[in-house]
Amino acid sequence: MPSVQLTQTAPEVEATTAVHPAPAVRDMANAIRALAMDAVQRANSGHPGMPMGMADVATVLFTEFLKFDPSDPRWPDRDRFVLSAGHGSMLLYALLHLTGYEDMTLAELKNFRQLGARTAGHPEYGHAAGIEVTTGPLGQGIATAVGMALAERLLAAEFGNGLVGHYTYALAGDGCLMEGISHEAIDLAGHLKLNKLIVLFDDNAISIDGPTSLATSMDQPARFAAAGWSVFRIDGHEPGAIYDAIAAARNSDRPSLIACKTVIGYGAPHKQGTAATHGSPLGAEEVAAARKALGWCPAPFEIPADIRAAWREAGRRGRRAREAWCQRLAAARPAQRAAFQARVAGALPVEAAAVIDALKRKFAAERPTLATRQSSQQVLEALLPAVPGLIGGSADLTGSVGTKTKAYKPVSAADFSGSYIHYGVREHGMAAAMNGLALHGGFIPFGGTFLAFADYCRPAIRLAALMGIRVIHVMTHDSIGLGEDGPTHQPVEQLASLRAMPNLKVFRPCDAVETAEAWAAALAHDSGPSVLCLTRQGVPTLRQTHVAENLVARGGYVMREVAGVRDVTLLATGSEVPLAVAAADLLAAEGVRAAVVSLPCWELFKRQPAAYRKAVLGDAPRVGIEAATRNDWDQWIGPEGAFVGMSGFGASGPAEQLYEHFGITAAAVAEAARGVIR
Ligand SMILES: Cc1ncc(C[n+]2csc(CCOP(=O)(O)OP(=O)(O)O)c2C)c(N)n1
Repeated sequence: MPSVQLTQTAPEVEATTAVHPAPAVRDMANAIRALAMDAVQRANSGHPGMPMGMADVATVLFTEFLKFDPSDPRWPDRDRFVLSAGHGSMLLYALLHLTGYEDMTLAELKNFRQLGARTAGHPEYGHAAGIEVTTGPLGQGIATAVGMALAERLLAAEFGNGLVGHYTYALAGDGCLMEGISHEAIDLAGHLKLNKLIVLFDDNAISIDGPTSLATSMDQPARFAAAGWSVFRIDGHEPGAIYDAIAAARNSDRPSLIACKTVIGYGAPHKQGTAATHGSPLGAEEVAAARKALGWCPAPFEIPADIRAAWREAGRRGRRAREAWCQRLAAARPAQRAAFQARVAGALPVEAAAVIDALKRKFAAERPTLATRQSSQQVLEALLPAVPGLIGGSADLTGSVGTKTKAYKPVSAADFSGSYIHYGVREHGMAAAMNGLALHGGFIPFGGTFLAFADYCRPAIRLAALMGIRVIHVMTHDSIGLGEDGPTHQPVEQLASLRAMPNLKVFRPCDAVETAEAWAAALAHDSGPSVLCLTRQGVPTLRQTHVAENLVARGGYVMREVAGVRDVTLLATGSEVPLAVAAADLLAAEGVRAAVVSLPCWELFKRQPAAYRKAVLGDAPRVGIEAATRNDWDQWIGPEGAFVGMSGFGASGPAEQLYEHFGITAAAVAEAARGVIR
């Protein structure tokens, strides 16, 4: 019987001649087990079961296959390792420590889960070198890994295999695979034949509540096979089988799942194989018993010199590969080298600013009445040639959201030279894949869907915000203004809920000029995600005089000032700014001086100096106007202010009738203004 069983549906892939790893695998794996037990015990909190169960798999991967160099953790052509089952963070921390990542000291392991330590409860991107992505919300890691693997294929198609040729490994548990996002992710990866993606499934059949049989009957390997993956089933404690499976997976022409049958908490004699090891310290007695059972004598946090040396040696394995890669980069044509370096650095080409400026001039001069989703498409038409790292896509709403331009070519399994991804009807998977593209480096991903479906993307957007990575969501049909599709598709609370998320920039531009400025501001925001909320319906160009400054980057500004002292200030965003302007005209006819303020990005406005904000908001009473729920509007309009907007769900009907029906009209705004004027 071969040590690796291919399922019947899996393609025959040739395994490399098995050079089985040194017999020390079990000892090296026990070092991981011991560190995991000890750190969780010391913190009196954490998850020892997964690291103990997957220690053998991780040891074979890190000592035999993973291409990495702790002396240069960000080396662009390193393999990516994604710990999708983020609760098992001690597995990753132990590996980083043992292989010689400088910042993952023993002191950090001893400080596991303590405030300020690099060793957070779940791996956090940026806390320590070698953590490729923040994980913990189950399923996000595997879906992000799909984006990373896609990035590798795209960049390889552009710059060649000499500069780009690495694998993405994701370690996922039952929980990750039960999550719905895993379906979207594996379907996309299988369709695109991302053959350098390898998922190591911790097939221990245990989750928090107990055996997974309580909640699932899924044949996971069969599911992956149905999505077009190569599938292997192995004993996850058998080093030879692990080695053979990974070697075979690397030669597959499609993504691979290796289902590793493991025992959760392997080595803890009374608790292994049970949910008791999942998320609690084993207890001093059981730790002692596990040490005995594993034949592991050293004191807590102590690693015998020979085992430490073997791990360090594993950490040095990648150095030669990196040096060879550096030589290839040095030997590349100067233009190619510079282009590659600029791309992985994420630098925005200087030309982008000129492109935006020219568009602003054009829009101000031509004054089109355009839906902002269409203005956005025009911005993209112009930006794409100037910003080669832009990679677009949509969750099956390409024609509606304007994310595809003439120059874009779709990406397919047969051709990765394109720059547009048909993500399919998979908003959540798209948002996570976009995170992976951004984290991998070389790309500024943007993807489109309707704003009402932001909720389908939210967990991935939240992680992007937490990690501080640049991804741009184009979310159109941003209010009842979308009309006949009705309340299922009309966002009302999404603006408020997105604005509640830290480090997310929510833009709601009011016309073509503001849309160009919003794109510029989103591209410049390289430490977090942005959402561009765009209209389905046409809006007039209000910004008719060109100014070089990006006013949207201020977050809010005076769109129209009054002569003399203001009687009232009308504050609005997006498609409601024209209503504010119309209301100001109505009021002017009565001798009421109403200023109009556009507030396209609250997060940026909040960052302006207090004096600027005060000058924009003014001292006069205020009215806020937005075809959405009121929520945090009070911070701008104050306790005496009025709000014209939505207080419940929308309805199905033509847009103009809906605005009338819900009382969001210039007349209603003027009436509200009269009510607040002292
Ligand atoms: C989205 C999400 N839901 C719930 C949780 C809480 N949670 C953490 S681990 C876990 C069970 C995971 O089971 P499994 O992947 O089998 O891990 P193992 O028990 O093998 O360590 C749950 C429900 C979470 N982290 N993320």
